[in-house]
Amino acid sequence: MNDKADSIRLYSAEVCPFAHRTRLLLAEKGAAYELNEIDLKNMPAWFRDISPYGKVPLLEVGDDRVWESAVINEYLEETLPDPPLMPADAAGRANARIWIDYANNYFVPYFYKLLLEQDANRQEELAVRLRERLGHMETVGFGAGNPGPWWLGAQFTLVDLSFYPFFERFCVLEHYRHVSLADYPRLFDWLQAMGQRDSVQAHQLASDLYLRRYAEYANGTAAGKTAQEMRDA
Ligand SMILES: N[C@@H](CCC(=O)N[C@@H](CS)C(=O)NCC(=O)O)C(=O)O
Repeated sequence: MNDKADSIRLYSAEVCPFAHRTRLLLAEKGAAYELNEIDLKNMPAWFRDISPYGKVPLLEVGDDRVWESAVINEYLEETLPDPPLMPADAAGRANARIWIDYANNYFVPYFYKLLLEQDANRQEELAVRLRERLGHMETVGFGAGNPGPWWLGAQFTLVDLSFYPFFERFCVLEHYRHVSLADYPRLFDWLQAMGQRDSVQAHQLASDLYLRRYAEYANGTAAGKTAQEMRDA
């Protein structure tokens, strides 16, 4: 067990893919923590007071308060180094950060934009863009240089944790926007390998729950902060 484990407090929401990243990381580290579920549709005023962006995940460890899932996960990687989830060498860590940046800035916004879009022509344009990005992930991420099974090869890393929650939710894009992962066999294999991990199995939610919870994104009525920001992204 890790030294700081007892004082870790995570504010999370079951459906949130960003918070999912951190719950998976804490499971991979074997860290005990206090989980506080926040109702995103009825966010308590006290939570808005402590969350600078008004979003989950938010992490508290002793006097430290950290937000933004990618930053939280790097913070936890530094404070709970065992087992290591980043490459040992600087170039490897740079590569990991490039993929985490790709997830956050090239992939995730298109996941949301396509889901939120109501105009059929624009949906088609966004689907083309999303498929380009999936193609990049398939051919560069899982190209000839990567023997797998993980995003960076033999080592399971924060990169796997950054992407996975959005692929667990990919059923939403398949159902509402008819984008399939069938054209991306190596990504599909990676997803199958992820599904074997204890951490993933312990936190997995059923597809029909995601379809219900993302219905307001798909029909354009989602009014939360994240939906607004992703529309504008
Ligand atoms: N970039 C942030 C995104 C976090 C985020 O968007 N969280 C959503 C839930 S999935 C949230 O709390 N949204 C508040 C709202 O929609 O009002 C991160 O990586 O942590």
